[in-house]
Amino acid sequence: MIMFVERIYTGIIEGDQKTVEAGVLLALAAGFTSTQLLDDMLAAMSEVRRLYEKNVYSVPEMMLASRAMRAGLAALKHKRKRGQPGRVMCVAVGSVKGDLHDIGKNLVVMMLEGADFDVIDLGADVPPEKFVAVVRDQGAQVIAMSALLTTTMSGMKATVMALEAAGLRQQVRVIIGGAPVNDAFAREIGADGYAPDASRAVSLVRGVTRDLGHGLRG
Ligand code: B1M
Repeated sequence: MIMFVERIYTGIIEGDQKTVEAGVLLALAAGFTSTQLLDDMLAAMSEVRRLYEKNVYSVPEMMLASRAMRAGLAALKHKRKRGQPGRVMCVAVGSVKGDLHDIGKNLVVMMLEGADFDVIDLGADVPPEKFVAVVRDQGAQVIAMSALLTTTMSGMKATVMALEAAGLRQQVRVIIGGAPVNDAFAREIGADGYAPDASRAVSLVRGVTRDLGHGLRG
């Protein structure tokens, strides 16, 4: 039984999508819960991050690991969808205007998808108008913004202001993340919260949307 979990863990570290996907399906069939498997996948991504910080891994290895994790999350999501009716909380995620860094943002997308949220991935270099449009036209209930550059952090404040100007601020929760931002910055720009990593982005979304209505899941 433990073998399946080890397979997922090493599959992510080695960037082997097929092994991870098969490992998730076998582990679910063997009775492991989604939460156990998500924890395992997160532990593997932490190890990847450690290897990256020690210069053992470089960006290509990190991207392969991210892809393998995405495959695992897709397998998990596919299984979890069955027999779970109900409206899904919609979260729109994007890296702010001028910011092309999307690896951390992609991890946030993967974790939210794995936790069964309906995720709209707006990509990178997303201007405030596009965040506004996804709330107005697609009914996103949460905006999650990522910034990796000190020069692009201001795009987060610009987005909060654009939502206010469009009269939409009250109906959407705004959360932020990325290396140069923190809790204090979130408060300063009028966001609803800050998450230091992708797994805590999931708990933050759950926390800030608690009052948004019953029957929503994610
Ligand atoms: Co750039 N880059 N980069 N870069 N890059 C940094 C960020 C930098 C710190 C490197 C350095 O100088 N030491 C520096 C920023 C300095 C600063 O502003 N203080 C920098 C710079 C300067 C630049 C350029 C300006 C370089 C140049 O052209 N002169 C340029 C800017 C391009 C642009 O965006 N307009 C640039 C370009 C690039 C590449 C294209 C080569 C590439 C990006 C590839 C890509 O993303 N597709 C790149 C990379 C890879 C990096 C580093 C090396 C790694 C970033 C990364 O992916 N980390 C980075 C140095 C570093 O961080 N050590 C660097 C791994 C990722 C998993 O972590 O994104 O932090 P991170 O995400 C974390 C958390 O922050 C959090 O969750 C994730 C983990 O779970 N999180 C969220 C992130 N977003 C969240 C959103 C949430 C919640 C949590 O929503 C609620």
